[in-house]
Amino acid sequence: MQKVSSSTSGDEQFMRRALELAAKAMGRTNPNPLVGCVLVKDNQIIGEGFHHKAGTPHAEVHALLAAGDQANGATAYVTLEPCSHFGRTPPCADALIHAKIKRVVVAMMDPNPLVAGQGLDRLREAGIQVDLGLMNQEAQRLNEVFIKAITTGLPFVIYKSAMTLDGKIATETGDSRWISNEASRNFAHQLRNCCDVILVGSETVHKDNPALTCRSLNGKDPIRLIIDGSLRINENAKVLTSSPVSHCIIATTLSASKEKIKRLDSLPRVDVWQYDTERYVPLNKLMRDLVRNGWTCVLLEGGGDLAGAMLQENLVDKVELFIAPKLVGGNGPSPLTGLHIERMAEAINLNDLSVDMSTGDLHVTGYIQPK
Ligand code: AOF
Ligand code: ZN
Repeated sequence: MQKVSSSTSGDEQFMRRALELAAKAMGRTNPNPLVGCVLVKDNQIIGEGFHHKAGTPHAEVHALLAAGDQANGATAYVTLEPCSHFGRTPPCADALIHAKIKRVVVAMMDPNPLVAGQGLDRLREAGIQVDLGLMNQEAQRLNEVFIKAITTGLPFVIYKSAMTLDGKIATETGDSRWISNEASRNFAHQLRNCCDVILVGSETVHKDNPALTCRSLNGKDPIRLIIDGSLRINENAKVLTSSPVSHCIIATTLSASKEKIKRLDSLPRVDVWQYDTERYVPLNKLMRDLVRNGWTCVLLEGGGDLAGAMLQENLVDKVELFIAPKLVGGNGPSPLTGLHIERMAEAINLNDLSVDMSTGDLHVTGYIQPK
C-alpha cells in the first residue's frame, strides 16, 4: 500500500486523503453524509474506505475490512465522528474498538442527534485516544448538505443561473440560447449529477420546455420538481413525456383541476403533490417534504419568480452564477424577478465568494449570508 513520508503534518496528509476518499461519493450518499476513513500503522496506509450510498456499510467498515488483522494498534483518520447507534448498519465506534484501534483522529462531530458526541465518548471510554477537529472546516464544507438537512429538516438549496455581464437572462426578443459557454453548461450538468432534486417553476417549463435531465457522462438524473400552483403544465411537456428513470413531481395547490391531477398522476413516474393552499405552493413545507423523502440537495434553476420567492423565504444556501462576457441591453429579463428588496441596506449578501474564470465565463460561487 501507499507509503507516506513521516512529518509533523502526517496527520493532515492522512486526513486529506480521507476527505478525498469521502468526496468520491459526492451526490451519491444523501441523505447520509460523505465519509472517508484511512487506517495507518507505522506511517503507512493499511486500509482505506468511504461511504458509497445510504443503507450500505460505513466508511470505517470498508477500511477495517481492507486492513484485516493489521488494524490492531493502528490510527484511524475519519472525516466524521464514528457512529454510535444502530441504524441500517451497526455502530462504527464498536467496530473500531473491536479491531483494537489505538487512536482515532476525527475531523468533525456528527450533527446527527442520534450520534452527537456519543461515538467519541464510547471510543474514549474504551481507552482509545481521540483527537477531534483536524481539518474541521474542510470536513464541514464537504458535508454542507448533510449538516443542513439533519439540523434543520430543510434541504440544502443551490441556486444556479446564467446571465450576461449586464444582468440579462435573455435579449429583448426573448432569445436565450446560449448565454454561458459550453464548458459552463457542462459544469451545470455536473451540478445536476450531484443533486437529488432539480427545481423549476411552471413558467420555465412553459417557455423552455426543458427535459431537466443530467447529460454528463455516467450522470444520474435528479428528481424533477415543478412548482405549478394552478397546474397549467402542458400535458405534452418534455418533463412528462421524455422517459428518464427519475420521477417528475408537480407541486400544486387547491387551484388545480381534479381531472388534470388524476390524468397526470396516472402517467408513469409522474406524481402530483397537492397542498391545501390557494394559488401559491407553500415553499417551506414543500422543502421539508423533500427531506422527509430522503432528498436533501436541491438545484434551483429558475425561473426568476420562483428563484426570487425561494430567496425571499430564506430557502437558498448557495449560489452558482455563470456570467458571460456579453452585453445585450434593453428590456430583457433579469434573473431574480421574484425578489423584491426595496432598500440596498436590506440586500441579500453573499459570503465566502470564489470566482473562476478558466472557462471564459465568470463563474461566481457564494453562500447566502443568513439574516
Ligand atoms: C459513520 N461512518 O461512513 C457514515 C456515518 O442508516 P445508517 O446506519 O447508515 O446511519 C446513518 C447515520 O450514520 C448518518 O445520519 C450519520 O449520522 C452516520 N453516518 N457514520 O460513522 C459513515 N456514513
Ligand atoms: Zn458508522
